[in-house]
Amino acid sequence: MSEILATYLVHDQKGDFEKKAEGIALGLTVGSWTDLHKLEQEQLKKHKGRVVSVKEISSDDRVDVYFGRSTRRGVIQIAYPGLNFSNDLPAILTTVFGKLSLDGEIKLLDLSFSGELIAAYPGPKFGIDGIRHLTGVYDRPFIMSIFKGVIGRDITFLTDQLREQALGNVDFIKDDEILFENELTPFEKRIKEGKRVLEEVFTETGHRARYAVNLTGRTFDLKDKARQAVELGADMLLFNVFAYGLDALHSLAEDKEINIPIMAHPAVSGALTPSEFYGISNSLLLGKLLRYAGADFSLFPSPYGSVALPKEHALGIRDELITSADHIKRTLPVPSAGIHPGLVPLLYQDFGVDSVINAGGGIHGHNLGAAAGGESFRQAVDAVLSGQSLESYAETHKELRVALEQWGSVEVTR
Ligand code: 1AE
Repeated sequence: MSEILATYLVHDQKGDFEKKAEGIALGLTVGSWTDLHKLEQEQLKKHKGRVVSVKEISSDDRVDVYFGRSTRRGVIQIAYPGLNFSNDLPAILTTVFGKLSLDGEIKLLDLSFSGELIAAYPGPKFGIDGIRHLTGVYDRPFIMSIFKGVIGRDITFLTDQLREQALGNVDFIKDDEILFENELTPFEKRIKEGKRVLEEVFTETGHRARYAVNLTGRTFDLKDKARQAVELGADMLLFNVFAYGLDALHSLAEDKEINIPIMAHPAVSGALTPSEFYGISNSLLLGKLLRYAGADFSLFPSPYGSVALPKEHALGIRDELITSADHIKRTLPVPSAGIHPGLVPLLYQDFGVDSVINAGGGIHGHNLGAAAGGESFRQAVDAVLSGQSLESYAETHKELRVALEQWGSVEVTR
């Protein structure tokens, strides 16, 4: 029988986790706050949630301080019958964490989909292998640059910035996620003009950078707008998934006409993930579910930059994105925020070759300009791949040297 297995972190003063787990298994399926008639109970048996495991874990002073009382912690697993829901993420999330998420003392750590359920999720159209094939880049992490300071600027400003970034030899350039539909740089114009500029750079230098345009607007207009982007020749879409919901991404990703990669931005996800006591785990939301819903790229805060995630969270996201445990393609991890060239050895150690090194300030803030900023990242990657320290490589590479003088570097310790 198809089912979803949900794993939760729960808190309880008395530590009666068996009772708590049974209460959830019943409450989220056939139960009610009042007793049901015996006959009804019999009929509803096949719909009832099943407690699969209950385990108490060590207590922690921080937990007691947070709750203001002595609190015990447990990890429980409950299986929900596939009979109870249609196989879509809104139904599944409402089943396993609907009203329960309002409790404020329970965290959804993971979901496991049984085979029949997972088969319905096509995942990314391209995935890591598809993006490698598309770009012809196989042997190094990708480098991405982010538009910065473009609100209130016209299309010439935008295309000049695009050109500078592309001249820095980056692979991808993404819109700033806060750039929406506007009169100065409307979606259509950004795609057309962006294409023209990137084509020019390709003719001049032989380097092709790809531009991810921000897909924004009302939910029910997204598909038409994404199809329009494809017709206009857009390379990729950037999408603020969590402002819309995972199902919106799923709908875009499964649309055959939208045959370009989709980059998922984590904006708004922090409203659901940051607490260690409640909400949804980063690895589930920004890892597993984004991959199932069809993101080719998943951006998330790296463990070292300006908006940092705890390292085990960032690595948990990575593991979910690059797993080969099922039929769904792998998603490119994009650890981001506050990234500069001095962090490249650390990024490479933690995220490996199948990842994207992504920077905004670390490119535009380079003292020699954005093109030099992009180049300094390429040099940092070359240094790491050739087994040299950034400092020694920088002796013969000016752009990297300037970046290291500006931001320093972080030593890699194993
Ligand atoms: C986690 C997303 C990072 C992002 O979108 C962004 O704009 C980063 O900018 P920088 O690299 O921190 O300047």
